Amino acid sequence: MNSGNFIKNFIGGKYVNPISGEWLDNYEPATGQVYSQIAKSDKRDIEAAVAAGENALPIWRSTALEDRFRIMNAIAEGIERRLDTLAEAESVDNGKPVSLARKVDIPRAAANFRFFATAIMHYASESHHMPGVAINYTLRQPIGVVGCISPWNLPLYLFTWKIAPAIAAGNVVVAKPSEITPMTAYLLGEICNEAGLPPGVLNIVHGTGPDCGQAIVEHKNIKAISFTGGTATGARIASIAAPVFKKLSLELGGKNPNIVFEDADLQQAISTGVLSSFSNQGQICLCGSRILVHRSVYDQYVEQFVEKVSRLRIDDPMSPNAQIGAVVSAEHKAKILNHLNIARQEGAKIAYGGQEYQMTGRCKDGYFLQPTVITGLPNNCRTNQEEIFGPVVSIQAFDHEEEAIALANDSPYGLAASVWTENLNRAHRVAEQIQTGIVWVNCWLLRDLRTPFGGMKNSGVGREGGWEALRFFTEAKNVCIKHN
Ligand code: TXE
Repeated sequence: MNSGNFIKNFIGGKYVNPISGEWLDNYEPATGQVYSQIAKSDKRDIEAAVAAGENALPIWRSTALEDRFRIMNAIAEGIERRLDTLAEAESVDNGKPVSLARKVDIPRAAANFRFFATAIMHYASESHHMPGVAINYTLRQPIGVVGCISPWNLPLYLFTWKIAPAIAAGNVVVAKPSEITPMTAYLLGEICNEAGLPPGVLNIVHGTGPDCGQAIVEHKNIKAISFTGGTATGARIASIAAPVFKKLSLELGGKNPNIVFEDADLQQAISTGVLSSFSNQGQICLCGSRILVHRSVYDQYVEQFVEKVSRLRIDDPMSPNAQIGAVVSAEHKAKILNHLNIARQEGAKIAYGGQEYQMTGRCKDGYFLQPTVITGLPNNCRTNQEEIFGPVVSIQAFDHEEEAIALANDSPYGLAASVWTENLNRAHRVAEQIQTGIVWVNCWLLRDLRTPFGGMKNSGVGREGGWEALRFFTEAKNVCIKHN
């Protein structure tokens, strides 16, 4: 496995330097030190990647489904064989506890390839009979060269969540991981070669959003863009892609409500609430950053929630005991601290945390923050309206169901929600009215990959997952054959 000191582009099945000959510093969040260099690519590298893809397209789009199935499962096996190496690389790059990468990120990357390897084998299309006149059948064909742009919070997990359905459907891919967490995407190239993926089917180009990501969005031969990242960036991508009629899937930010009714299983709601607020240092678009608790159980919830949060172990991400690692970058740490200052100015009570966390030893210069619990703020303030995307949660009380629903929906975002109640009627009634793309009842992050995944409002457009992803990465053509 390459050491990865120089994170090169992977184009046409080969690791190559950026045409610019320039490199970007790649920092380890736990230490605040540069630990590798990443290719500083631009539109010239994207041009080369598109050319490699176009060379591979005729072969790949006509590759038998059984062969795609076999190769994609071989990629999954390659990822699984390298579980420890990839988990460590993910943790070093992102700052998340290595235990989380080993348990969630890397196994899910393998699962993404396995899921779409089988999905493509069972992907049927339709026919429509006009009795005595004609038969219509629908061909679902690959789009061609597609662009996949992914963020830093779940690096390999979200990178492969886009690539797997795209190649399963017969497309070739130009993919760009976040420049903040490029390592596992870099390591994926070799795994694809070993699995027998034809050169040029997957091309991985590293670099910044404006220099490299934007070149993918602008390239005239890239006909679909699947993006996960910030809402502002999503809007910029849409402004470029829409006028040239590119297909777009945008998975953006969230400010997810976690609603706890008076009849909830409170212990379960509290322990899962701590996970949904602080997993991955709160850097998951699905994190429950606004907790709404019925007033009758509010004091008990806050007291026991804070007690559990106070026992979370902030540690070196490489430590097996770490539950809270480093946030992803110095800039992101500063953004989160700024949000905490805004919360204070808005009158927040910091029920727990609120400060930087000073580590020692090799992590003394790392980007560590205490998990923070805020109370006492109304919903219509910046703290409860803006995505902070860090280890910060705000808890509010409500008095009745209609108020809880109104508070939950009082957000520019609409990605996910959790609802805690033992009342079946209320569960269905509330789930129906919450304006999010995903509603979990008495659980969080329980994922069935067959289900549609995506948000409403400023959380994006399009759906990933299951048949939705295969539909996104194919063009439907209707063939109508008249008969006498
Ligand atoms: O995302 P960006 P970042 C949210 C979260 C976070 C904010 C910004 O609030 O603080 O987004 O995070 C590439 N054309 N989420 O900075 O900037 C970029 O290089 C094309 C929620 O990571 O959107 C990277 O590969 N590409 C999200 C990817 O887009 C561009 C998870 C994401 O970068 C580009 C992460 C451009 N003009 C952050 N500018 C979720 N929904 O999970 C940047 N990029």
